[in-house]
Amino acid sequence: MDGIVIRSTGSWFSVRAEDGRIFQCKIKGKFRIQGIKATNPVAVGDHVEFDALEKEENTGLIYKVRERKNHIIRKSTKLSKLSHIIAANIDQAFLVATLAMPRTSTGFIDRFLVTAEAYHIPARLVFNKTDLYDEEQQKQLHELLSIYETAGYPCNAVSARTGENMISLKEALKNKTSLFSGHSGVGKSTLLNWIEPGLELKTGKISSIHQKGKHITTFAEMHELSFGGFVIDTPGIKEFGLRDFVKEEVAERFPEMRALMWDCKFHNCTHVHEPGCAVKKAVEEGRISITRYKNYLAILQDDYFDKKDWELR
Ligand SMILES: Nc1nc2c(ncn2[C@@H]2O[C@H](COP(=O)(O)OP(=O)(O)O)[C@@H](O)[C@H]2O)c(=O)[nH]1
Ligand SMILES: [Mg+2]
Ligand SMILES: [Zn+2]
Repeated sequence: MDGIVIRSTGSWFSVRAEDGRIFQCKIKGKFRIQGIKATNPVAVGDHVEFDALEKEENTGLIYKVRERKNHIIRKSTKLSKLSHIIAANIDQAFLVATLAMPRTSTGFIDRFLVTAEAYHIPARLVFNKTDLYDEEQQKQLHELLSIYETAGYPCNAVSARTGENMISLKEALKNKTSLFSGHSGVGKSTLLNWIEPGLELKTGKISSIHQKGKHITTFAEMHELSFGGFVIDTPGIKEFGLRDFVKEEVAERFPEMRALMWDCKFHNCTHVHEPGCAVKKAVEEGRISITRYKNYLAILQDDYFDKKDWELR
């Protein structure tokens, strides 16, 4: 039978068969896939082939994982040669952000977008909790929408509380496999419950002392949408955090810089201090957002490039 892995707890995998039935499966023997050294050979989102077991209802054995369109990984911290595959076959990645409790910084947003570019996964932004925004935050929201839409990232400004603009978000999810990321407390689960009430996901109360919110979801999990499509809820942004690129490639992960690269005087321009830099000129003339450019510089300076944990190509 054919199916999609929707949940994994290590040794057991919940597989959704094509007819909608859910099977609890184990892996048949040991197999390695595509030469990836992973702590888990099968991940959420994987398309698998399995045999249903006769002796027990709705159980099975996975014997094959289909070739992946893409997959996102995290380096296993203890065994740095191994990666943990978080999810596979993702059509688009959403970052849920908010300007109110807990506020998402643009530095964080841009790191997410750079990572999505590195994985070649189309990214979208959702600004949630618009019902809480004061006049200043409303103004900031419009600036951010302009910045990110100009850079080429579709945005939705929504309120999971009042339902504002939620229909267009729902439309964007239809018939796709979407990854949901974002800080704990930004409203991922509340958004998904609005979109698919049957999910009944737990939502967290943010204590006033710890405004960052607390972790409730711990495993990546795939939810089926009744109107077509799947959503993968990830425990947190760290799960989307592998930086599999080298310093020289960071500018390529900013689409608006990528477009200008060939106009710089030096072919190996880092767009920091070089004369005749088309990117800096565009920043000065307001064609590239100064915020995005500053975040680019910050990423270049980030110490994660020196961390051995992150195995860089
Ligand atoms: N005012 C307001 N609160 C929201 C909104 N969306 C979520 N929340 C609240 O924010 C808190 C965290 O939401 P939750 O969905 O658990 O966040 P998650 O950690 O990203 O899944 C909960 O108390 C929600 O009720 C919204 O649009 N407006
Ligand atoms: Mg949640
Ligand atoms: Zn340049």
